[in-house]
Amino acid sequence: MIEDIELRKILDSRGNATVEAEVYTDVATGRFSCASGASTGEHEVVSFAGSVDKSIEHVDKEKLIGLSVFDQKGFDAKLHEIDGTENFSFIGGNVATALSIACARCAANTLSVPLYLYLGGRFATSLPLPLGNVLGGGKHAVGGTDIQEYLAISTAPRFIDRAFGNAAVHKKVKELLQKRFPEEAIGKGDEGAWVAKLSNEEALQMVKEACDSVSDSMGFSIRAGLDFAASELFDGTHYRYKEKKRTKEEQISFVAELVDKYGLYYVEDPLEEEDFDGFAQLTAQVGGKALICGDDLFVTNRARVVKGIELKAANCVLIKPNQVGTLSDTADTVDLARKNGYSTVVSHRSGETEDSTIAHLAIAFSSTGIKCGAVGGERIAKLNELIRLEEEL
Ligand code: 2PG
Ligand code: MG
Repeated sequence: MIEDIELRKILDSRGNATVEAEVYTDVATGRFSCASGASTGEHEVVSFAGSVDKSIEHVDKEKLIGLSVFDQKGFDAKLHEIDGTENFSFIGGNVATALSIACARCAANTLSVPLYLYLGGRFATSLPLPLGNVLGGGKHAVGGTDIQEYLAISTAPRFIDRAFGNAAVHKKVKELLQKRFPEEAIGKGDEGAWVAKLSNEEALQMVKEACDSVSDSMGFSIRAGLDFAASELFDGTHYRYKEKKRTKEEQISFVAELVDKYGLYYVEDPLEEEDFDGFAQLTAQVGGKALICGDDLFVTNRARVVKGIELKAANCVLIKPNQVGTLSDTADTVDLARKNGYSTVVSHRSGETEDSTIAHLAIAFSSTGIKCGAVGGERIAKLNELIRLEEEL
Protein backbone atom coordinates (compact mmCIF):
# COMPACT_ATOMS: atom_id res chain seq x y z
CA MET A 1 0.00 0.00 0.00
CA ILE A 2 1.20 3.53 -0.77
CA GLU A 3 1.95 5.27 2.52
CA ASP A 4 3.25 8.59 1.29
CA ILE A 5 4.01 10.67 -1.79
CA GLU A 6 6.62 13.41 -2.18
CA LEU A 7 6.95 15.89 -5.07
CA ARG A 8 9.77 18.38 -5.40
CA LYS A 9 11.12 20.91 -7.89
CA ILE A 10 14.62 20.07 -9.17
CA LEU A 11 16.98 21.22 -11.94
CA ASP A 12 17.15 19.73 -15.41
CA SER A 13 20.24 19.72 -17.63
CA ARG A 14 19.30 23.06 -19.20
CA GLY A 15 18.96 24.63 -15.76
CA ASN A 16 15.18 24.72 -16.04
CA ALA A 17 12.88 23.54 -13.30
CA THR A 18 11.39 20.07 -13.49
CA VAL A 19 9.80 17.64 -11.06
CA GLU A 20 10.90 14.62 -9.07
CA ALA A 21 8.42 12.26 -7.45
CA GLU A 22 8.86 9.78 -4.62
CA VAL A 23 6.37 7.06 -3.75
CA TYR A 24 6.67 5.19 -0.44
CA THR A 25 5.42 1.89 0.89
CA ASP A 26 6.27 0.75 4.39
CA VAL A 27 9.31 -1.12 3.06
CA ALA A 28 10.56 0.80 0.03
CA THR A 29 10.73 4.04 -1.96
CA GLY A 30 10.54 4.65 -5.70
CA ARG A 31 11.80 7.81 -7.35
CA PHE A 32 11.60 9.25 -10.84
CA SER A 33 12.42 12.68 -12.21
CA CYS A 34 10.94 13.83 -15.47
CA ALA A 35 12.76 15.40 -18.43
CA SER A 36 11.43 18.14 -20.74
CA GLY A 37 11.60 18.69 -24.49
CA ALA A 38 12.47 21.76 -26.56
CA SER A 39 11.10 20.57 -29.88
CA THR A 40 7.85 19.35 -28.44
CA GLY A 41 5.06 17.88 -30.57
CA GLU A 42 1.79 19.77 -30.93
CA HIS A 43 -0.15 16.77 -29.61
CA GLU A 44 1.92 16.04 -26.50
CA VAL A 45 0.21 16.47 -23.17
CA VAL A 46 1.01 19.73 -21.37
CA SER A 47 4.27 19.42 -19.36
CA PHE A 48 3.34 21.77 -16.54
CA ALA A 49 0.26 23.75 -15.57
CA GLY A 50 1.95 27.14 -15.88
CA SER A 51 4.77 26.40 -13.46
CA VAL A 52 6.28 23.42 -11.67
CA ASP A 53 5.18 24.79 -8.29
CA LYS A 54 1.59 25.30 -9.39
CA SER A 55 1.43 21.82 -10.95
CA ILE A 56 2.70 20.25 -7.74
CA GLU A 57 0.13 22.19 -5.72
CA HIS A 58 -2.63 20.81 -7.94
CA VAL A 59 -1.91 17.18 -7.03
CA ASP A 60 -4.29 15.85 -4.40
CA LYS A 61 -1.86 13.35 -2.83
CA GLU A 62 -4.49 12.00 -0.46
CA LYS A 63 -6.24 10.38 -3.42
CA LEU A 64 -3.08 8.38 -4.21
CA ILE A 65 -2.15 7.40 -0.67
CA GLY A 66 -3.70 4.07 0.23
CA LEU A 67 -3.70 2.70 -3.34
CA SER A 68 -1.86 -0.54 -4.05
CA VAL A 69 1.61 0.16 -5.41
CA PHE A 70 1.21 -2.97 -7.56
CA ASP A 71 -1.93 -1.70 -9.29
CA GLN A 72 -0.18 0.45 -11.91
CA LYS A 73 -3.32 0.79 -14.03
CA GLY A 74 -5.39 1.85 -11.03
CA PHE A 75 -2.74 4.36 -9.98
CA ASP A 76 -2.55 5.82 -13.50
CA ALA A 77 -6.34 5.96 -13.81
CA LYS A 78 -6.38 7.91 -10.54
CA LEU A 79 -3.84 10.38 -12.00
CA HIS A 80 -6.20 10.98 -14.92
CA GLU A 81 -9.09 11.42 -12.49
CA ILE A 82 -7.21 13.88 -10.25
CA ASP A 83 -6.17 15.85 -13.33
CA GLY A 84 -9.62 15.81 -14.92
CA THR A 85 -8.51 17.13 -18.34
CA GLU A 86 -7.76 15.50 -21.69
CA ASN A 87 -4.11 16.58 -21.76
CA PHE A 88 -2.92 16.75 -18.15
CA SER A 89 -3.20 20.52 -18.19
CA PHE A 90 -4.22 20.68 -14.50
CA ILE A 91 -1.47 18.68 -12.79
CA GLY A 92 0.98 18.71 -15.72
CA GLY A 93 2.07 15.71 -17.78
CA ASN A 94 5.55 15.80 -16.29
CA VAL A 95 4.16 15.58 -12.75
CA ALA A 96 1.89 12.71 -13.79
CA THR A 97 4.77 10.88 -15.48
CA ALA A 98 7.05 11.39 -12.49
CA LEU A 99 4.41 9.95 -10.17
CA SER A 100 3.46 7.11 -12.47
CA ILE A 101 7.02 5.86 -12.98
CA ALA A 102 7.92 6.43 -9.32
CA CYS A 103 5.00 4.14 -8.45
CA ALA A 104 6.39 1.37 -10.70
CA ARG A 105 9.87 1.87 -9.24
CA CYS A 106 8.46 1.66 -5.72
CA ALA A 107 6.60 -1.55 -6.60
CA ALA A 108 9.80 -3.09 -7.98
CA ASN A 109 11.80 -1.96 -4.93
CA THR A 110 9.12 -3.30 -2.60
CA LEU A 111 9.61 -6.71 -4.24
CA SER A 112 13.40 -6.22 -4.40
CA VAL A 113 13.52 -6.83 -8.15
CA PRO A 114 14.98 -4.54 -10.80
CA LEU A 115 12.47 -2.39 -12.68
CA TYR A 116 13.13 -3.96 -16.10
CA LEU A 117 12.27 -7.37 -14.64
CA TYR A 118 9.17 -6.12 -12.77
CA LEU A 119 7.81 -4.53 -15.95
CA GLY A 120 9.18 -6.77 -18.69
CA GLY A 121 9.31 -10.21 -17.12
CA ARG A 122 11.84 -12.99 -17.33
CA PHE A 123 12.06 -13.00 -21.12
CA ALA A 124 12.77 -9.30 -21.63
CA THR A 125 16.52 -9.72 -21.84
CA SER A 126 17.72 -7.99 -24.99
CA LEU A 127 19.73 -4.80 -24.83
CA PRO A 128 18.74 -1.92 -27.15
CA LEU A 129 20.89 -0.33 -29.83
CA PRO A 130 21.98 3.07 -28.53
CA LEU A 131 21.25 6.01 -30.82
CA GLY A 132 23.84 8.64 -29.87
CA ASN A 133 23.52 12.27 -30.91
CA VAL A 134 26.97 13.41 -32.11
CA LEU A 135 26.32 16.57 -34.15
CA GLY A 136 23.31 18.80 -34.46
CA GLY A 137 21.35 21.97 -34.34
CA GLY A 138 17.70 22.85 -34.71
CA LYS A 139 16.04 23.80 -31.44
CA HIS A 140 18.85 22.20 -29.42
CA ALA A 141 21.60 24.63 -30.43
CA VAL A 142 22.22 28.14 -31.71
CA GLY A 143 23.90 28.36 -35.11
CA GLY A 144 24.04 24.64 -35.90
CA THR A 145 22.52 22.62 -38.72
CA ASP A 146 18.82 22.84 -39.64
CA ILE A 147 18.50 19.10 -39.06
CA GLN A 148 18.21 18.60 -35.31
CA GLU A 149 20.22 15.42 -34.68
CA TYR A 150 22.92 13.39 -36.43
CA LEU A 151 23.01 10.04 -34.70
CA ALA A 152 25.60 7.27 -34.47
CA ILE A 153 24.23 3.75 -34.06
CA SER A 154 26.78 1.12 -33.08
CA THR A 155 25.62 -2.41 -33.69
CA ALA A 156 28.26 -4.45 -31.81
CA PRO A 157 27.00 -7.68 -30.22
CA ARG A 158 27.67 -6.33 -26.71
CA PHE A 159 26.01 -3.21 -25.34
CA ILE A 160 29.19 -1.95 -23.72
CA ASP A 161 30.94 -1.91 -27.11
CA ARG A 162 27.97 -0.11 -28.65
CA ALA A 163 28.15 2.61 -25.99
CA PHE A 164 31.90 3.06 -26.43
CA GLY A 165 31.50 2.93 -30.22
CA ASN A 166 29.08 5.88 -30.16
CA ALA A 167 31.34 7.80 -27.77
CA ALA A 168 34.28 7.20 -30.12
CA VAL A 169 32.27 8.58 -33.05
CA HIS A 170 31.51 11.67 -30.94
CA LYS A 171 35.27 12.07 -30.36
CA LYS A 172 36.08 11.50 -34.01
CA VAL A 173 33.59 14.18 -35.08
CA LYS A 174 35.40 16.63 -32.77
CA GLU A 175 38.70 15.74 -34.43
CA LEU A 176 37.21 16.26 -37.92
CA LEU A 177 35.67 19.58 -36.86
CA GLN A 178 38.99 20.82 -35.46
CA LYS A 179 40.71 19.92 -38.72
CA ARG A 180 38.01 21.63 -40.75
CA PHE A 181 37.79 24.79 -38.56
CA PRO A 182 41.28 25.17 -37.02
CA GLU A 183 40.68 28.78 -35.97
CA GLU A 184 37.07 28.54 -34.77
CA ALA A 185 35.40 27.83 -31.47
CA ILE A 186 33.30 24.68 -31.56
CA GLY A 187 30.36 24.27 -29.20
CA LYS A 188 27.92 21.70 -27.94
CA GLY A 189 24.12 21.62 -27.97
CA ASP A 190 21.65 20.64 -25.28
CA GLU A 191 22.27 16.92 -25.70
CA GLY A 192 26.06 17.15 -25.85
CA ALA A 193 26.24 16.90 -29.64
CA TRP A 194 28.77 19.10 -31.45
CA VAL A 195 27.56 22.30 -33.06
CA ALA A 196 29.35 23.89 -36.02
CA LYS A 197 28.65 25.96 -39.12
CA LEU A 198 28.19 23.14 -41.58
CA SER A 199 25.55 22.66 -44.23
CA ASN A 200 23.12 19.82 -43.55
CA GLU A 201 24.76 17.48 -46.01
CA GLU A 202 28.34 18.40 -45.04
CA ALA A 203 27.40 17.47 -41.50
CA LEU A 204 26.07 14.11 -42.63
CA GLN A 205 29.22 13.47 -44.68
CA MET A 206 31.31 14.18 -41.61
CA VAL A 207 29.25 11.93 -39.33
CA LYS A 208 29.33 9.15 -41.91
CA GLU A 209 33.12 9.50 -42.19
CA ALA A 210 33.43 9.34 -38.39
CA CYS A 211 31.14 6.27 -38.19
CA ASP A 212 33.15 4.48 -40.92
CA SER A 213 36.49 5.31 -39.38
CA VAL A 214 35.50 4.13 -35.87
CA SER A 215 33.76 1.11 -37.35
CA ASP A 216 37.02 0.10 -39.12
CA SER A 217 39.10 0.46 -35.97
CA MET A 218 36.61 -1.18 -33.58
CA GLY A 219 35.52 -3.97 -35.90
CA PHE A 220 31.74 -3.67 -35.90
CA SER A 221 29.26 -1.79 -38.02
CA ILE A 222 28.27 1.75 -37.02
CA ARG A 223 25.45 3.30 -38.99
CA ALA A 224 24.23 6.89 -39.15
CA GLY A 225 20.75 8.21 -38.45
CA LEU A 226 18.94 11.56 -38.45
CA ASP A 227 16.20 13.28 -36.49
CA PHE A 228 14.89 15.98 -38.82
CA ALA A 229 12.37 17.28 -36.26
CA ALA A 230 10.71 18.45 -39.47
CA SER A 231 7.80 20.26 -37.81
CA GLU A 232 10.36 22.83 -36.70
CA LEU A 233 11.42 23.36 -40.36
CA PHE A 234 7.90 23.52 -41.78
CA ASP A 235 6.38 26.95 -42.39
CA GLY A 236 2.93 25.71 -43.45
CA THR A 237 3.83 25.10 -47.09
CA HIS A 238 7.58 24.45 -47.29
CA TYR A 239 10.47 22.95 -45.35
CA ARG A 240 12.89 25.83 -44.79
CA TYR A 241 16.59 25.02 -44.84
CA LYS A 242 19.34 27.63 -44.92
CA GLU A 243 20.38 26.52 -48.40
CA LYS A 244 16.85 26.37 -49.89
CA LYS A 245 13.23 25.65 -49.16
CA ARG A 246 11.71 22.34 -50.15
CA THR A 247 8.14 21.33 -50.97
CA LYS A 248 6.71 18.18 -49.42
CA GLU A 249 7.63 16.20 -52.55
CA GLU A 250 11.15 17.62 -52.58
CA GLN A 251 11.52 16.83 -48.89
CA ILE A 252 10.49 13.21 -49.49
CA SER A 253 13.01 12.76 -52.31
CA PHE A 254 15.72 14.58 -50.31
CA VAL A 255 15.27 12.19 -47.36
CA ALA A 256 15.06 9.11 -49.60
CA GLU A 257 18.29 10.17 -51.36
CA LEU A 258 20.08 10.60 -48.04
CA VAL A 259 18.92 7.14 -46.91
CA ASP A 260 20.40 5.61 -50.07
CA LYS A 261 23.56 7.67 -50.31
CA TYR A 262 24.59 7.37 -46.65
CA GLY A 263 23.03 4.01 -45.82
CA LEU A 264 21.00 5.57 -43.03
CA TYR A 265 19.71 3.11 -40.44
CA TYR A 266 17.22 5.48 -38.86
CA VAL A 267 15.20 8.55 -39.83
CA GLU A 268 13.00 10.35 -37.29
CA ASP A 269 10.32 12.91 -38.08
CA PRO A 270 11.33 13.41 -41.72
CA LEU A 271 8.02 15.23 -42.35
CA GLU A 272 5.89 17.56 -40.26
CA GLU A 273 3.69 16.14 -37.52
CA GLU A 274 0.36 16.15 -39.43
CA ASP A 275 1.67 14.64 -42.66
CA PHE A 276 0.75 10.96 -42.27
CA ASP A 277 0.51 10.77 -46.07
CA GLY A 278 4.04 12.09 -46.64
CA PHE A 279 5.35 9.66 -44.02
CA ALA A 280 3.56 6.83 -45.84
CA GLN A 281 5.08 7.80 -49.20
CA LEU A 282 8.57 7.85 -47.70
CA THR A 283 8.01 4.56 -45.84
CA ALA A 284 6.84 2.93 -49.07
CA GLN A 285 10.07 4.07 -50.75
CA VAL A 286 12.71 3.35 -48.12
CA GLY A 287 10.96 1.63 -45.20
CA GLY A 288 12.49 -1.68 -46.34
CA LYS A 289 16.01 -0.49 -45.56
CA ALA A 290 15.66 2.12 -42.80
CA LEU A 291 13.61 2.67 -39.68
CA ILE A 292 11.17 5.50 -40.33
CA CYS A 293 10.28 6.72 -36.87
CA GLY A 294 7.48 9.00 -35.71
CA ASP A 295 8.18 11.25 -32.73
CA ASP A 296 6.09 14.42 -33.05
CA LEU A 297 3.92 12.43 -35.49
CA PHE A 298 2.86 9.88 -32.85
CA VAL A 299 3.73 11.58 -29.52
CA THR A 300 3.57 8.09 -27.91
CA ASN A 301 -0.20 8.38 -28.30
CA ARG A 302 -2.09 5.17 -28.99
CA ALA A 303 -4.77 6.78 -31.19
CA ARG A 304 -2.15 8.43 -33.38
CA VAL A 305 -0.25 5.15 -33.72
CA VAL A 306 -3.54 3.42 -34.71
CA LYS A 307 -3.89 6.00 -37.50
CA GLY A 308 -0.25 5.52 -38.49
CA ILE A 309 -0.69 1.76 -38.75
CA GLU A 310 -3.83 2.14 -40.88
CA LEU A 311 -2.06 4.51 -43.24
CA LYS A 312 1.28 2.61 -43.21
CA ALA A 313 2.90 5.86 -42.17
CA ALA A 314 6.06 4.47 -40.54
CA ASN A 315 7.71 1.34 -39.16
CA CYS A 316 8.94 2.68 -35.82
CA VAL A 317 7.53 4.65 -32.87
CA LEU A 318 9.57 6.88 -30.58
CA ILE A 319 8.59 6.30 -26.96
CA LYS A 320 8.69 9.24 -24.55
CA PRO A 321 6.51 8.64 -21.48
CA ASN A 322 6.01 12.34 -20.72
CA GLN A 323 4.38 12.84 -24.12
CA VAL A 324 1.35 10.94 -22.76
CA GLY A 325 1.77 11.29 -19.01
CA THR A 326 1.54 7.77 -17.57
CA LEU A 327 3.40 4.48 -17.75
CA SER A 328 0.16 2.60 -18.54
CA ASP A 329 -0.57 4.84 -21.55
CA THR A 330 3.05 4.42 -22.68
CA ALA A 331 2.89 0.63 -22.33
CA ASP A 332 -0.39 0.50 -24.31
CA THR A 333 1.28 2.34 -27.18
CA VAL A 334 4.32 0.05 -27.07
CA ASP A 335 2.08 -3.01 -27.05
CA LEU A 336 0.11 -1.80 -30.07
CA ALA A 337 3.29 -0.95 -31.96
CA ARG A 338 4.82 -4.36 -31.29
CA LYS A 339 1.68 -6.29 -32.24
CA ASN A 340 1.73 -4.49 -35.57
CA GLY A 341 5.37 -5.14 -36.33
CA TYR A 342 6.55 -1.62 -35.55
CA SER A 343 9.89 -1.15 -33.84
CA THR A 344 10.09 1.06 -30.76
CA VAL A 345 12.87 3.37 -29.62
CA VAL A 346 12.71 4.65 -26.02
CA SER A 347 13.95 8.23 -25.87
CA HIS A 348 15.36 10.86 -23.54
CA ARG A 349 14.32 14.53 -23.83
CA SER A 350 16.72 17.35 -24.63
CA GLY A 351 16.33 18.74 -21.08
CA GLU A 352 17.24 15.66 -19.04
CA THR A 353 17.97 14.71 -15.44
CA GLU A 354 20.44 12.17 -14.05
CA ASP A 355 17.63 9.63 -13.74
CA SER A 356 18.49 6.37 -15.52
CA THR A 357 15.06 4.72 -15.49
CA ILE A 358 14.50 4.84 -19.25
CA ALA A 359 17.32 2.28 -19.54
CA HIS A 360 15.01 -0.17 -17.72
CA LEU A 361 12.05 0.78 -19.90
CA ALA A 362 14.03 0.01 -23.07
CA ILE A 363 14.72 -3.54 -21.85
CA ALA A 364 11.21 -4.05 -20.41
CA PHE A 365 9.63 -2.99 -23.72
CA SER A 366 12.12 -5.09 -25.77
CA SER A 367 12.81 -1.92 -27.73
CA THR A 368 15.02 -1.96 -30.79
CA GLY A 369 16.77 1.18 -29.61
CA ILE A 370 17.32 3.75 -26.92
CA LYS A 371 18.00 7.36 -27.91
CA CYS A 372 19.81 8.91 -24.97
CA GLY A 373 22.82 10.82 -26.30
CA ALA A 374 26.43 9.71 -26.60
CA VAL A 375 28.22 11.64 -23.83
CA GLY A 376 27.45 14.02 -20.94
CA GLY A 377 26.43 13.24 -17.34
CA GLU A 378 22.68 13.05 -17.77
CA ARG A 379 23.12 10.99 -20.98
CA ILE A 380 25.72 8.50 -19.74
CA ALA A 381 23.53 7.89 -16.66
CA LYS A 382 21.34 5.82 -18.99
CA LEU A 383 24.22 4.22 -20.93
CA ASN A 384 26.10 3.23 -17.78
CA GLU A 385 22.94 1.73 -16.28
CA LEU A 386 22.59 -0.40 -19.42
CA ILE A 387 26.23 -1.48 -19.09
CA ARG A 388 25.43 -2.62 -15.53
CA LEU A 389 22.24 -4.35 -16.63
CA GLU A 390 24.06 -6.18 -19.42
CA GLU A 391 26.36 -7.63 -16.80
CA GLU A 392 23.37 -8.71 -14.73
CA LEU A 393 21.55 -10.22 -17.71
C1 2PG B 1 13.55 14.69 -30.02
C2 2PG B 1 13.96 15.05 -28.62
C3 2PG B 1 15.02 14.24 -28.01
P1 2PG B 1 13.12 17.18 -27.45
O1 2PG B 1 13.12 15.53 -30.81
O2 2PG B 1 13.56 13.52 -30.36
O3 2PG B 1 16.20 14.15 -28.75
O4 2PG B 1 14.11 16.41 -28.46
O5 2PG B 1 13.24 16.52 -26.14
O6 2PG B 1 13.62 18.59 -27.47
O7 2PG B 1 11.74 17.04 -28.02
MG1 MG C 1 12.55 13.88 -32.28
